[in-house]
Amino acid sequence: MRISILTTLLMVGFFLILTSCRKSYPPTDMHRNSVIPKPVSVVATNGTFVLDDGTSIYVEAGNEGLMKNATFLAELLRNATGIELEIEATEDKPWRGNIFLTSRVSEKENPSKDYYELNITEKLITIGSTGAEGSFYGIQTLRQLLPASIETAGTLDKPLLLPTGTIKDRPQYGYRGAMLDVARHFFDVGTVKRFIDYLALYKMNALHLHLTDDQGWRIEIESWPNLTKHGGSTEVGGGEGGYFTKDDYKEIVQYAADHYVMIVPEVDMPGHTNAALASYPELNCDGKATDLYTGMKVGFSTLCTDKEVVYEFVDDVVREISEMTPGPYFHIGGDESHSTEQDDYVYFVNRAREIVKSHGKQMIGWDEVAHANVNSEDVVQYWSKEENASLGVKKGTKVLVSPAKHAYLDMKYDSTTVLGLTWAGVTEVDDAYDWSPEKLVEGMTNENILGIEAPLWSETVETIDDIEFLIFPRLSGHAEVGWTSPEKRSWDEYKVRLGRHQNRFKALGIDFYESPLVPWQDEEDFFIQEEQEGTQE
Ligand code: TNX
Repeated sequence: MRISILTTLLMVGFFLILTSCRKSYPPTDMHRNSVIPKPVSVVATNGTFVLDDGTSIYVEAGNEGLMKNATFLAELLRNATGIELEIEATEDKPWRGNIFLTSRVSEKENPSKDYYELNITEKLITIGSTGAEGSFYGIQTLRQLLPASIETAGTLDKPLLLPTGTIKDRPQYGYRGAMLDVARHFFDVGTVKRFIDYLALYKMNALHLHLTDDQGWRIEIESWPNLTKHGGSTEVGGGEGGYFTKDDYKEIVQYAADHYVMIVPEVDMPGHTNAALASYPELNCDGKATDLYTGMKVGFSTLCTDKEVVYEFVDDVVREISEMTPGPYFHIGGDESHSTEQDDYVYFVNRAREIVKSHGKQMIGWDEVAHANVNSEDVVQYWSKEENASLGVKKGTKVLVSPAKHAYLDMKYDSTTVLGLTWAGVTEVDDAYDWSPEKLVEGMTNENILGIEAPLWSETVETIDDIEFLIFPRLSGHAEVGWTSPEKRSWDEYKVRLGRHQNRFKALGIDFYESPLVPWQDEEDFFIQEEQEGTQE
């Protein structure tokens, strides 16, 4: 078909009008991003993508995981802008101005399920990943490239600008977790969900719930109902406690899964069991129920390790919780059993381990369990004794790294911090960041390490504000320790990025600790090259 000269002229004219109407934006530099955890590679191309009410999210047709992620992204942006981004399934690359979630990646070398590449051009945002996990992580990176104001519900009156370039990224460790102690003080489902939101923002993927301790039993067990009825009725300080019903627990598991976080349930045994011992007299050697306990001491309680009923109890508990837990792990605690003879302790852990295996789970235990018959199927959580971690490594276990003096979120920041404890020292934000898992224990290399976990014990923690104050900003640092390899990390560079997260913390309503070591900054859009601003208009 021939196109007349007139039509051609009209088309060219139309094109010129269109391009001259398009507003131009200041150039950007993606290298100036403040993404935490720090991505593996960033290549900036110094242009700008404009996200506005014309932007849609296109998803590779038939890919359910990516579709779920598209919904997450659309909700995030709707919350901030009031704009309903449409989600469309597509076979082809979409038109300009849109976002594309795809399983096509340029990386040919066996990209893991966690790998993603985020490519932003002036025309299109593409998040490529072979796994849904990677795509979700790519979305979290995109989220952190957007101004912090997107975290606040409201309407945004200006288009959102994004720097162009390519980020290719993958984590150093497969397990990047935090622990919440819901036993010393009980926290409800809503609070646990908030905690999960924070993990997701920083690409962490495991939430270990410390479900039982001397002061409270927090998970419904149908075959032993008094555990929660009586054992869940108080907490440290004598408050009313509480517990998760099975439906509550399932709701948490589902919410976590929707955010690519696995739940690791812990029932601490044979010590730290006063709440159970107070609820069922037969678990005690003298057959008498103990009193409920609301203080903060540790090491005074033990299950009676030579009674068969104790193993029936353990079997029921592990079975009922495992049935509701899709993840591969069951944590049996095993710490600070100071009232259990060492031989009895080893005997107990060996039997508990068999029970865990019989319900299809892998055992995790605090580092003392290294003294039992553990092997490559088990995980030792290193919190206190280097020799226990070494022993685990010698026996072939994997190690989950949580050194108290760096990773414990319940240590005070300094001597003036009101909340928290000090038994492992005080842990400023730099101490929480400046450590490397593979340098902690003689003979322990990355081959032996499953990942890292930052535990929050709750003896002094009662509210979501308390939680936030102790975890932020240290949690962001642990996320980076778990994700980014040590050669790419330095405190001096990290603290600048962290300082730029203050807007995000504030927009999310997070009550964080304003450490004097961090250069907190108030501005946003750091990737926009200010010196040239205005010259492009
Ligand atoms: C030690 S860490 C404990 C907990 C306490 C915590 C307080 C560990 C395995 N046991 O029982 O809550 O210290 O920081």
